[in-house]
Amino acid sequence: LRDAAAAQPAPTPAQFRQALLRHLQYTVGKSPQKASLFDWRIALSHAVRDHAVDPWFNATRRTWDEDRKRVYYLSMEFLIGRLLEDQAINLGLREVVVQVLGEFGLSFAEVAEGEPDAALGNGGLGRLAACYLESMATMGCPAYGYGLRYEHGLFRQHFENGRQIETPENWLATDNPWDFTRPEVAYPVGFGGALAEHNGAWIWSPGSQVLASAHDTPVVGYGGKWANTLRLWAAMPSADLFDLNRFNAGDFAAASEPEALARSLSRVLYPNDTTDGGKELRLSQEYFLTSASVQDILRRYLAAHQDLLKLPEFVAIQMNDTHPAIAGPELIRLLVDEHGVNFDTAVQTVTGVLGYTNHTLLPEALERWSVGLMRKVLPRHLQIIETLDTQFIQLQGSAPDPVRLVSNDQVSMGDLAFATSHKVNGVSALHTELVSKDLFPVHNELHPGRIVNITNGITPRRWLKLANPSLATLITDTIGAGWETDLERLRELEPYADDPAFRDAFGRSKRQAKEHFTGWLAQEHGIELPADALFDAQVKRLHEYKRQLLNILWTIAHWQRIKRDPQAGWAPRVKIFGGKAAPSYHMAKLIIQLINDVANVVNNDPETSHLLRVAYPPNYGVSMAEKLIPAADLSEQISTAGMEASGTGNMKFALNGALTIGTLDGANVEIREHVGAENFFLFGLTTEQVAERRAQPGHARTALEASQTLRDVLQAIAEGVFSPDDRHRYDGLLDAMWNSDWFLVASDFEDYDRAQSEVADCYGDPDRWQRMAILNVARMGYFSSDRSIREYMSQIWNVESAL
Ligand code: 26Y
Repeated sequence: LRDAAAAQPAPTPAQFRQALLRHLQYTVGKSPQKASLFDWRIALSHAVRDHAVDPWFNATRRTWDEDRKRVYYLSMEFLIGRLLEDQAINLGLREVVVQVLGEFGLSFAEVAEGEPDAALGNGGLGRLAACYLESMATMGCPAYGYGLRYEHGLFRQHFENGRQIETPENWLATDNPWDFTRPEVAYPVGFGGALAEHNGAWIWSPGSQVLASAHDTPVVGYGGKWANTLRLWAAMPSADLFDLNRFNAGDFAAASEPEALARSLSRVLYPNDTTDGGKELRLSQEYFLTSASVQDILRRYLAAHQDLLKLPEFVAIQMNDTHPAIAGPELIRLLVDEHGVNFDTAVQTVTGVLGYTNHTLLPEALERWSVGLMRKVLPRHLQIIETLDTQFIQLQGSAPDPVRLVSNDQVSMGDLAFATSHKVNGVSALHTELVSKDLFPVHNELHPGRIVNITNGITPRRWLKLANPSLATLITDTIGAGWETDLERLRELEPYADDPAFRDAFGRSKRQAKEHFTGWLAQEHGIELPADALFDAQVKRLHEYKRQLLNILWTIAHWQRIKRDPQAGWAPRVKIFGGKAAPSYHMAKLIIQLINDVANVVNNDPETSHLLRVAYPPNYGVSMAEKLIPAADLSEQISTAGMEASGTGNMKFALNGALTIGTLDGANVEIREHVGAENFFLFGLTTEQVAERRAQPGHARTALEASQTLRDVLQAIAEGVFSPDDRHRYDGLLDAMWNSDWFLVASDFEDYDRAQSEVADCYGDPDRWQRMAILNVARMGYFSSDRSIREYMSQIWNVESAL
């Protein structure tokens, strides 16, 4: 075994070729003559994966040998995307792969395209978990990711007559070459049943049990010096639940029913990222993930230690939002009920271990479980939560209206997570401020210093080196290698912002990224776009607070203006939208339909189609983002101030040289500070002004009366210009615009319009635009997820790098 801190030397092309052919023949069972793209991909994945195993073993063994503290990142979502090229890059194998595949007349890109995305997440929170896993491995932070091995990840989206249709995603339908199955690692997870007291101790006898069975994926850091494990739990029947007698009697469906029920725990990812409607299956999934992970963590700890009170010295558990917040009660239960620890000591120990990351202030996204459901599914945990609640009330002394963990017959998972964690973090400076002041003011006073800010980050390996080879190569040619793990080095690009030759090269790299994207778009979706236009993109989950509506309403206004004065020298623009709506989110789906309806009219208007296009490729996800983001000139980050916790797409765009049009929301604030106010198109009300405006009765109507432009837009929609087949399709949306407008689309419209004119002016001066874009790239180093992870390690986890 090689030393863990030393990356292995890359294989020669001849060695790699031999390894590839060996896997093609002996793993896949094909000859090079007969192999399909699928066969090549599986063989190649195995050949690449082989190189992950030594660093993985070494890192694991060193962590044991040196008795290191480990970090456990518990998340219901890991939005990973494809792994083949990512692993090849991190293992230093990309060049040799390109060369060897070339010898067989294959391109790496076409082979890699066949891999299905691991879409085990909804959006930002899940993608953040994936970036953090990659950074922890790169930084040599001993860590495990724990999640669920959903059989079906986030649904696939397509459009029929402009409407979103969801179909099941099926990433495991074909072999998953990254998966190491660990049938020997399996834990029972109990549900329901009864509680009994015995000599002052509580005994929980679950009514049913499901087995959690481990599947591991190695996560290799950049340079191949360290690798961690992503352990995903699959649900299995705990006994042989298949009823052979019933089957033999001909009742096939009933024979499989108990088994199917057990497996349903890891069947499908919930496609919601705000409300969840108190579904029993969701609560059971959360407990299934948490219980299996906590059992695994304690088993590993007790294999090397005896004293459970020392847990915080060796174990840090990070809860990705409240979804695994049952970890507090579960750990307390195990310490008290199974290991005889005194309750208060258990609480103290557990609090020393846990950290909680908050990702949202939206009241509807803060998890609350009804006491009745809790009692039914997790009776012992409810009892522990009620005790914690009593203690929390006592802590608040004589407060007349104390904050409760349980109130109105509901358990507040945010308050529970806060009470059982030693650190609680927000995900951007503004968000953390609001978490302290608006969400947890009482907790914050009782526990000053518990709330910390860790501004989100993104991995530059996937989001620059992999996604944007033309820019990455230009950067390396200009400042040398090393920026991949030290992103602040991009600062060295600053002087080149004034170098005409570099600006030219930078412009060419953007052009290449655009051609790569448009080529894919034409081939995959039959959408043809002019690569010389301004690419103006908004890609993210559909949400009213993200205000895709503001964007499409402005697009209509822009179209109307072009039609009024076609010769006014408009810069050609392509409006690109991407993103999915939760299947039950009616208004979000209506906005999708409006975007598609507008696209249909605008793109087929011969007067304007050379100046304005609207493109909404379906099924936006990680792999589409990797092609789309490098091609963008303008990044739309236009949420109502105070509502987007951070955003991470905003970082990906800016790092790839798109300029941002945005509000003072989430991490936009810090991005603007870093890239410079003069290199950012700011508009809109501030968080404070949003609160004031919302308090003004009739603010929507007032704003509309002040904007002829916006009234013209709404009128066209009302007249059925975009829905001639159904003039009333958007009545509900228009009514909301006139009478409520909670998200302040009307209030921010005029200022958005002003900022968009500045964008157009600026784009008309290519030297100026290029200069601003280069300065954006040069100043985005702070937003590397390596920086975020370094902060988690020192401020929350108290863990050292092993490298
Ligand atoms: C409770 C359940 C329905 C639920 C499931 C998923 C609730 C929320 C979510 C996902 C939330 C999410 O993705 N939040 C985003 O997290 C990003 C990473 O911190 C932020 O950048 C982004 O602003 C925030 O919306």
